[in-house]
Formats: sequence, structure tokens, C-alpha cells
Amino acid sequence: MQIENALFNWLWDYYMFWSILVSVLTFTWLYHHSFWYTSKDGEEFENPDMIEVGVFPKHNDDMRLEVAWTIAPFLLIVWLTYVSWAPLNSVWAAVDDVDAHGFECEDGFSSNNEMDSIGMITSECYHVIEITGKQWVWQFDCLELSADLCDTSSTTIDVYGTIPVLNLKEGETYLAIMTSEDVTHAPWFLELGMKEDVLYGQDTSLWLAIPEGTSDHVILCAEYCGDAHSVMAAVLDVHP
Ligand SMILES: [Cu+2]
Repeated sequence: MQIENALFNWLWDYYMFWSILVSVLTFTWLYHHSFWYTSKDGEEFENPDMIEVGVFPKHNDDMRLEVAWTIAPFLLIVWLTYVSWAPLNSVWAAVDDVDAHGFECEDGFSSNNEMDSIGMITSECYHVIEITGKQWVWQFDCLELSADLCDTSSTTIDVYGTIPVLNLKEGETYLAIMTSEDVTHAPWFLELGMKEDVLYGQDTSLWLAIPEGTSDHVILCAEYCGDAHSVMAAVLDVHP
């Protein structure tokens, strides 16, 4: 299965772009110089680079080049680190970061999700749900939300058996308040690219901003939690 989160796809493409560009430059330079500065058969030179055994060829040193190829990759790495903060902020925006997802929606209000050009989703308000993990099942609680916004049921899937279904609405943003009744688990919403640990005796939270066009997908447990960890699954069912 594939992660369809637009933001992570954008970041992947962005990193691939720079990786390929740097590779092409580096290897073109390397191979060009390797073959271009090779003597031909029969040619003889009298030590053209004036190399002496055990002596660093200082006369070939170029400080500008040294500085350039130290500073340029350093700046690129700093920049790539900086842009990778955008998804981190999207995944782990503080609950009181009203710029990201506003306040909790009042009855009858919609999040009106909007996705920008790189896939960052902002919302006018969010809905609160609860997720509890225990060996080896997920429990979803829609609290006071209407059945259109959040509902639960169950389904039977090969391998996983009968597992819970969480029904959410596309274009809405949910804040899942989560805990565990025993060991550490982590719900992993495969297609949203979102996961977060749930811990015994402690609440954690996870933003579920559902873009339009999200398809139904499996939720797995991403922290090893014992015998049936691999089948600790659920389904996210998304409707318009
Ligand atoms: Cu688990």
C-alpha cells in the first residue's frame, strides 16, 4: 500500500529532485575528469603535476574551490532540513496552534479543509474523537459528533478477521485524543501518512485532516505490542 499524503509526496519529489541534480553533477564531473585527464597509449609525460612522494601538492591548492564545495552542500542540507519542518509541523501542530486547525468546531460547523500547493492542510475548526489501543484491538469513540461526521461499525477482512471501522467525512479535520489500556501501540493511517504512539496512562493526540478524494484504507499498529500485533488492524472508511 502507498502513502497518498500530498505533503509527503511533495517532500519526496523535492528531495528526489535535489538528490538527482547533485548526483548528476558529481558523477558527470567525476567521469569527465577521470577519462579526460588520462594519458593516451604511447604518450609520455615527465611528472606534469610535479608530484613528490610524501609531499602534499600545495601548489595545486585552490582555496576558493575548497570553500565553495564545503559551503554549498552545507547550505543545501540546512535548506532541506528547513523545508522538512513543514510536514513535521503539519503532523505535530500543537492543539492550541489556531493557525493550523482553528478551535474545536461548534455543532453544525464544518472544518472546510483547504490544501495549499505543497499539500499543507489548514482548517477552520476541528472535531474531537477518541482512539484507545489495547492488546490487540482499536477502539474508536465519536463522542458527541453526528453520525455523518463520525461513526463506527465493523467489517471482516481476510487475514485480520473482524475488525473495527471508523467512518469519517472527507474535507473535515479530526483531533484524535488517544491512550492505551496496556502497552504502547501506534495507530498508523496508511494513506494519510499519519501515525502516533498511544501510551498507557498518558494522552497523546493525532491530527487527522482528511483531504477530499481519500480512499478507504487500513489502519495498522506501528509499535510492536505482542503476539497479535500484526493483525491489530482497523479500517478508515471515508465518505463525501
Ligand atoms: Cu498494537
